[in-house]
Amino acid sequence: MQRADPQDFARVLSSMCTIPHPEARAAAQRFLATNPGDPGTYETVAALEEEAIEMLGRIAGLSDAAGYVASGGTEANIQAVRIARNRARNRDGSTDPNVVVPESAHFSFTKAADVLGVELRRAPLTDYRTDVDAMAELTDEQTVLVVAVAGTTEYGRVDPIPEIAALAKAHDALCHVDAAWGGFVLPFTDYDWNFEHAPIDTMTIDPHKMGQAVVPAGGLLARSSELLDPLAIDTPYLESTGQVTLTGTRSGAGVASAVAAMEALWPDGYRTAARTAQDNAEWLTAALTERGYDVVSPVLPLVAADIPRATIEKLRDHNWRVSKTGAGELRIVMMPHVTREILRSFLDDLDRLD
Ligand code: 0PR
Repeated sequence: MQRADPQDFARVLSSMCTIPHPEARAAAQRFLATNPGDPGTYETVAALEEEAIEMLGRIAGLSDAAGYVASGGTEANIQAVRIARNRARNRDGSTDPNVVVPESAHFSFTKAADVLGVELRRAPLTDYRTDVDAMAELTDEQTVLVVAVAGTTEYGRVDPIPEIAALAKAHDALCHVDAAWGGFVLPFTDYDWNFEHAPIDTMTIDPHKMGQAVVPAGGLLARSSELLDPLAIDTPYLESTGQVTLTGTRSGAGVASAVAAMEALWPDGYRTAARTAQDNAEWLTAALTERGYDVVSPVLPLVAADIPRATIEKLRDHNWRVSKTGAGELRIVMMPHVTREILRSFLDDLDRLD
């Protein structure tokens, strides 16, 4: 069987993975056999992980950040739910916890609820963002966590985070922000999304998406190290005495690549990438609108356009790696590898095939 070149991103339009920065690729190569899950043995990568968290904290407006480099946004989101559940259980013996998320939350929260035995309550949206009043109606004394998304998976929208954080505080629940994809773009916008803008407790921010690190490199940040305590389990035969991560052996390559990418790109490289991506999103929106398609206006560099299902299938047959939103729109994520030239050739094919 002939397989596609795994390094060929030329027609990959709906993914949140991208070509890693050359420094990230080189760093990953050097650390392929290391395990930050055993810091007593792999000291260099353990020190790099501290640097990674420090830098992620800087990007998210948090000094003295706690956290770790996870396998991805899914693990970080599961762990955020676990922190909140265990904190409530340790504090007042909570046995019937619920977590309130926006309807737009990534499906990793469904996994978290299933694995951790918490009830998931989904708040409806207005114009693709959480309706805070509706969220408030779902929140009660059993609520352990309220979630906001900063850059939704399907439409790139940013929830009203200060209001959602205030709602969480009013119920003595934690507030988690999922900036898995948006975290490396939002610093260059006017949105209130980070630890400086609101009393949020934990955040998902993934170097392996817009951060241009290699896969796997996700990020879980916490406002203080005490927030991680409810995750700690004893590790009797290791040099270190406890572990807060969900996985055991972890990717040193991911950790080293995250540091290398952020050292190379924060802030100027990420700013340039974010601006180019936003320009491309607006350019593509104009081009599609001109052709008569309905486009959801891109507040972050992600375009969703109402293109007929049959046309999307034809585009896939022509090797365009495109996927649909739940509502059926074609979704194009302006990752760094999606250039204007690629978008032009995509439009040429669209004009031919529709
Ligand atoms: N939170 C948000 C807001 C996300 O968009 C995603 C991933 C996650 C959490 C989970 O992150 P991990 O996949 O790192 O665990 N959203 C992408 C999506 O569903 C995941 C993806 C990535 C899908 C690359 C396809 C692909 O080629 O679209």
